[in-house]
Amino acid sequence: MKYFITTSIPYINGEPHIGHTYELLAADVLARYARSRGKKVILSTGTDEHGGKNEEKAKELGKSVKEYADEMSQRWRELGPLVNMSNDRFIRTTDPGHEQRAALIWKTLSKFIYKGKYSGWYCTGCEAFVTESTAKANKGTCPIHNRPYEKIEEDNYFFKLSSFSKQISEAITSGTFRIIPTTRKNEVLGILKEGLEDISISRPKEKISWGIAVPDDPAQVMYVWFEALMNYITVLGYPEHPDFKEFWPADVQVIGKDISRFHALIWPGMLFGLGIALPELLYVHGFINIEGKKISKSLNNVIHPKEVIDKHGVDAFRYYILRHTPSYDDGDFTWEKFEAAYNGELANELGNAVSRTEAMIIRYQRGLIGDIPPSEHDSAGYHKYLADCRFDRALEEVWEQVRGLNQYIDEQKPWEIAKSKDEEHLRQVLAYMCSDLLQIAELLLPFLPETSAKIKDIFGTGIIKPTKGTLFPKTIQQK
Ligand code: ME8
Repeated sequence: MKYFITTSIPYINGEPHIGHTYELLAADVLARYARSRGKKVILSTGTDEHGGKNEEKAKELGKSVKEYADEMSQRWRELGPLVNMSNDRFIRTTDPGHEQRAALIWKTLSKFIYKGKYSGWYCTGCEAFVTESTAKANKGTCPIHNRPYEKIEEDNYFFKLSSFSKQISEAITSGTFRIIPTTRKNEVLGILKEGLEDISISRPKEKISWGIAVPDDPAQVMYVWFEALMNYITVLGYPEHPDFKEFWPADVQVIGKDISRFHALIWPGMLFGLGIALPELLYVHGFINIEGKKISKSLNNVIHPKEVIDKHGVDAFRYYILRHTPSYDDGDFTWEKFEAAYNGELANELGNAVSRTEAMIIRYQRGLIGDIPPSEHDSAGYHKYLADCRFDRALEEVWEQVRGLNQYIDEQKPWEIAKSKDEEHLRQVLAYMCSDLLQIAELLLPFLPETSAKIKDIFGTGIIKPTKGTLFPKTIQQK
């Protein structure tokens, strides 16, 4: 069974921050989970390098766009390994393969493309055409980027998105194209109710030079969003590569809440135009804030994930991001909350369950575990939550089990059984504890791969393999 999962591809005009890791980690959990269930997986990510926004930034720094793009794309590429993301592919929209295939896709869509005049507004920050009514409502200034909309009047190519309104609507309401959470799905259906308009899909080369040329019209370049969305199939070698034939449609596409319109409306329109299937599921996550505020350079509150990972390890970072960011809503990072989770949940709850069990088996049975019974815990809830991308809840389920195990140890008091010399009973209790921990390790595999491997390593062979140090040492001061 195949499984294809994608993240959005970030612009390269800024530095990666904590917020960007949510998407990488969410997709990584699903990919690791699918692999652990025997699926053949492709997890893809990459960088979105064309358009005015990236061009503008390169100019500001006095660099050629190509040089700037190479440098920044590399920085983004390093974000994956830093958070232990197991992506199989990394696509750049400046890869020749993407550029060539994008031209081919344009040609394939040509019966839905026509030339017209665009007269309206554009925000380079959003890389988006803005309607008259939106520009008016925002008093001529983009509220996200705090810069005035540019008035443009130019010859553009248009894509007949309007002709796909009904098909897109049907795909969403029938569930063939699933969007979660429901609030996001309803937002999209709200837009569809009004009907879709045709969209502009090119810019004059004299205004934006950094883009993929429109086939047979060197005076125009493709609109960056139109071309960037194509990465999801060019990365598989659309149209002829066996990977495309095997892996498309995507099983899950993971994106942030600010770009759902592009992925839930324009992208499906393009796919209908190409005559290929829509993805099975679009998972729309929220934003991570810092101390309740939007992450922004101007607020000077940017935290790079490396700061957290260097101090506390990658699994502690993954844990906080995935458990303490609501999967269907916005989340918040503060050092205080992070430290509370680290000390309370990782060190005291999970770390203790592991170290107590390990220490007692070494002490009472010279490290010999004996036969480990299969675990009796019902993990149906965990699997259901993962199917719905509820990472926060899936981890909560695992922690219920961790807490349950600590409670079991406190109630059974193996140290007292040891005093009573009932060796068989002691062996059973300790073996049960190991069995529970091995199941916990299995459930943690997609989330905390290093911790999961360590637990399996300690208990997995029937004889304790002592750990060096503890799983989550208390490097953080308790308040
Ligand atoms: O939109 N918390 O790129 P981008 C969580 N190039 N997620 C966040 C976030 C935060 N604070 N800030 C940003 C683009 N994101 C396009 C995508 S796909 C064909 C093209 C998420 O660099 C954001 O929602 O602006 C998006 O999913 C991703 O980071 C890249 O954003």
